[in-house]
Amino acid sequence: MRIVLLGAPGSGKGTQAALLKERLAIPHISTGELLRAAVKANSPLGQQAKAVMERGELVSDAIVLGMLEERLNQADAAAGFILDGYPRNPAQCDALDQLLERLNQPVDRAVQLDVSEEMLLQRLVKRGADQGRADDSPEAVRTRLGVYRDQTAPVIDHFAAQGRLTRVAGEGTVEEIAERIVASLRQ
Ligand code: B4P
Repeated sequence: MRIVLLGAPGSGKGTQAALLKERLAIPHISTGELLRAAVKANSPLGQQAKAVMERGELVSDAIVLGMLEERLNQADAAAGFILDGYPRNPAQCDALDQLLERLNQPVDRAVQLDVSEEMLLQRLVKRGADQGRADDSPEAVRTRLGVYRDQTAPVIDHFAAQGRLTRVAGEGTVEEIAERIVASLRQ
């Protein structure tokens, strides 16, 4: 199964994908994690991405697409995948459609995690305090939520228009939300 997880920063995409990959036995592919690994490795790509991420803005479409294509070409992705953090704007939507068409692996389902803005802020501020992630500073979080509203929200309409969108309430315990997602995928 090929799943795209959609939702605002802090909506729990990464948290849920970590559970779903065990239940569905398919890899979790997070563009945020791929980028953080590149930053940590201090690769040329990571050096370009670091400051952009710390400001809470989107890294260039070309960089993220190249990284994603490389990951999707790895053998484990042939059985399906949970894509988390991509696509994040309309151009990335078109790029994903083209890439998956080329690989003959269209998306089966897009799952949108619905979480109130108040809860998103609470979670991200808490993570910032607990883990010290640079893009969880109050200023970067404000930027990220603005970027989501302006650039990422239209992505939801794209999957809805294709009849592939499922919305899931993203508030509650992690386990409750995972159950809702699995139930929605069975429908
Ligand atoms: P991401 O890594 O995608 O970061 P995120 O949106 O914060 O993650 P997520 O929604 O997965 O939240 P999580 O589960 O961790 O992106 C980071 C940056 O990378 C972007 O700002 C951008 O610069 C760059 N980037 C990534 N993809 C890109 C792309 N396609 N194009 C361009 N740039 C890109 O949950 C958040 C917190 O909530 C955690 O602390 C978690 O413990 C907590 N939580 C989760 N579920 C909970 C629950 N049910 N109850 C209570 N707390 C919960």
